Amino acid sequence: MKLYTGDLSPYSAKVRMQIYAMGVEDIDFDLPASFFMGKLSEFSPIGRIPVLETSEGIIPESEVIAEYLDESYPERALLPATPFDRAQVRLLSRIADTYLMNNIFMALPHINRDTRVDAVRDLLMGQVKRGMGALEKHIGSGEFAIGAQLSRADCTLVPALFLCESTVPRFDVENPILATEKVAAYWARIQSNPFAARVLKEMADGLKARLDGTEMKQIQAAIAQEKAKHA
Ligand SMILES: N[C@@H](CCC(=O)N[C@@H](CS)C(=O)NCC(=O)O)C(=O)O
Repeated sequence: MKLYTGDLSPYSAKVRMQIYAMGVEDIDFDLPASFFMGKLSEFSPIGRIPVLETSEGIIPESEVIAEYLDESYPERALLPATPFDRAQVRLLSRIADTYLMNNIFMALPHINRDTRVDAVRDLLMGQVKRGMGALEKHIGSGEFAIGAQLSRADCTLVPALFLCESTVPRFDVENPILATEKVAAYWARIQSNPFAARVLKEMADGLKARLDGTEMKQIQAAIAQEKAKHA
């Protein structure tokens, strides 16, 4: 199988963390130049990463891929034993996907102060704050987000909290983790988990490459190579 994934992409990082934690080793990682050329939708109609390519066809959407991996390797699945605990894991994953990451993504065009529409920034950052408030109520107080084992909730929360901490201040809004107790304590703890540390390093490297221009150079080289193939 092949996972179309990007270092900085939090939805991709979520699936990579799951793959690392499950110990699945037969999935290659790739990011085709078509993604940067706005042509990924020719391969996957949603046009977003991650996408898992299997022998039967493609699977887009991180949460759908996550379920597929758990069902494909049931003995390694990152879900707790009881239906209630499984529901809690799915709930935290949904809060991170929908109320944290999606709103931050929608706000990205408003990072630049010169072109920012304050009302849009305020609306979306208000939703992030509200989502963080819900997460504070639902998250557990132990080593992991839910229960005593690493679960898919941790795989979604680690990239989502990285995004909150690294990106929200760029909107001139305080990092919403700072207003929490349980989430802040969890965030401080989980970063030393080896699977979390691995994806956090990948994301930090991706962010550095974006900010220092290295990523843009790599994208331009990949696009030039792709165009040369079809010349
Ligand atoms: N709901 C999707 C979101 C995926 C997503 O937004 N991916 C971003 C990168 S993290 C992307 O591909 N953006 C490209 C675009 O919006 O065109 C999922 O859970 O996989």
